[in-house]
Amino acid sequence: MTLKEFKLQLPNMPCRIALVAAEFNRFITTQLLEGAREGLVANGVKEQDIPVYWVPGAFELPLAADRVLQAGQADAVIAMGAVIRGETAHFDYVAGECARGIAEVSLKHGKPVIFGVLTTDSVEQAQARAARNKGNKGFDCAVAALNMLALASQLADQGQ
Ligand code: INI
Repeated sequence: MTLKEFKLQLPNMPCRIALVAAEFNRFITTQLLEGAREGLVANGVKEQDIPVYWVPGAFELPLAADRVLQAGQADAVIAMGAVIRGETAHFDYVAGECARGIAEVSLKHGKPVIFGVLTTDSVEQAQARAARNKGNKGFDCAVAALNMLALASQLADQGQ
């Protein structure tokens, strides 16, 4: 089945998708959050099924995603942050641990935890990937989350 066919299934799939966003570089992450919300709503997810949680920085995203899934609050999580190399001496630690933690939480729960964390060299690059009209990483993450849920549902139907 192609990605396009997955997308066609989306409006019929009831699901709850949590948005977890970092306060750090909030001028970027609010735009990612809005992009993700837009992508979900455009594909049939109801506003009340999109809970939002804030954490201090990208480093805290994995723990929050873990807690949200542990509490049964969502079928999937979209974790969003912006780690900008020019702004931090410990870029590699924050970005690396965040990515590692998100992958770990996703596998631990067997649920999609989508990596919506921008890791850029400059503020300008981050802004370009958080633009409201085009190329918004949050919007792309919404589509990725829904495609992963559609895939899980297809595999479950096949008894896998
Ligand atoms: N957190 C970010 O989300 N982005 C950054 O660029 C960043 N910088 O520059 O350091 C950042 N640091 C905070 C970090 O994520 C934690 O919140 C903090 O270290 C407390 O654990």
